[in-house]
Amino acid sequence: MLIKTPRGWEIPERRATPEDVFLNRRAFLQTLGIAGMSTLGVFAGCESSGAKEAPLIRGLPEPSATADLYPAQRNEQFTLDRALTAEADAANYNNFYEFSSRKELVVRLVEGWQTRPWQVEVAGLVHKPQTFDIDDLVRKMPLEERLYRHRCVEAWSMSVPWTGFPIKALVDLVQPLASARYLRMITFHDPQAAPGLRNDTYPWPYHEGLSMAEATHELALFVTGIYGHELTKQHGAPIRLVAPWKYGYKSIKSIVRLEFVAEQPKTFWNTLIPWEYDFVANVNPAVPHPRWSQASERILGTREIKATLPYNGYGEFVTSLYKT
Ligand SMILES: Nc1nc2c(c(=O)[nH]1)N[C@H]1C(S)=C(S)[C@@H](COP(=O)(O)O)O[C@H]1N2
Ligand SMILES: [Mo]
Repeated sequence: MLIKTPRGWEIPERRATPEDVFLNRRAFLQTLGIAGMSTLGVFAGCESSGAKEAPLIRGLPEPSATADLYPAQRNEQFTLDRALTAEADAANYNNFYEFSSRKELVVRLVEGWQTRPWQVEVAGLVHKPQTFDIDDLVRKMPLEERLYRHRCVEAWSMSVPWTGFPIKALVDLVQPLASARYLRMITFHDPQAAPGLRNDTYPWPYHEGLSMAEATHELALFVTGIYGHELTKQHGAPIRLVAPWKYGYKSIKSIVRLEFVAEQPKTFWNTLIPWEYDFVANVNPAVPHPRWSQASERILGTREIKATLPYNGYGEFVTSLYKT
């Protein structure tokens, strides 16, 4: 019998988001009074690339004490096989469930949220546990720009110039103990500021993890900027992970706490739907999601479909991590 697995981009959004989320979402949005906003045309222009005039980019925080560090020098080692995504396309289509499970709404819902002052606490199995003010930390780190592909597990992708620093630079500064085998990362949790956090069907705060070998790999970045300026709020200001060989859900946004731990930590999506989202989450076109194929991807802001590559095209860098 032939069973057709729908291709990722054929999946209506209702099936590319967790079922329970979709079902709760309507009622939830209604309580916020924003259901149906998108039909009012507020978001007209989303996903339109190739506009002649540079569109206004929403979601930029007030210039911070480290705003002078952008744009940073580009590291030319990382090249793309495709065009960069138009900034407005990336800025208006965001997975950030703390604000909304509707990607088009996030850019508006982050408007009143303050991302300074901001601290990042480093704790657990580490010689130098400490709490950094974000700007003190960023000034100590070697910032550079890298062009990376980003592949969401929902089968859309983008290509973005991130500015950030290798996680390894921070690891070297705080010096984990030999017993530390994983890095656990946690997102802010302020239900006053972020309406999605009031939906308690999720295991908040958002939390993720990497093995120490993954975290200290040269590709793994803590990102503080995008498109040559400070990170916008919808992309996870003031600091987020980017691990481009993994599905996007690993790349946790707006981090407030880092913990060095001995055991593999639980993660947000794996806790919620373990049969769909695993810990490792390396991009793999050969293994379909239980509800759709992962063989190809829709390029954000275009009508293009491309074959998805193993490790999202970063195999030459990362396969050595997974040799047994
Ligand atoms: N805290 C937090 N981090 C998160 C998410 C989220 O909902 N909350 N979504 C993830 C998913 S599924 C993706 S695809 C990327 C999206 O990043 P972008 O909005 O910058 O494109 O963020 C990831 N990091
Ligand atoms: Mo994603």
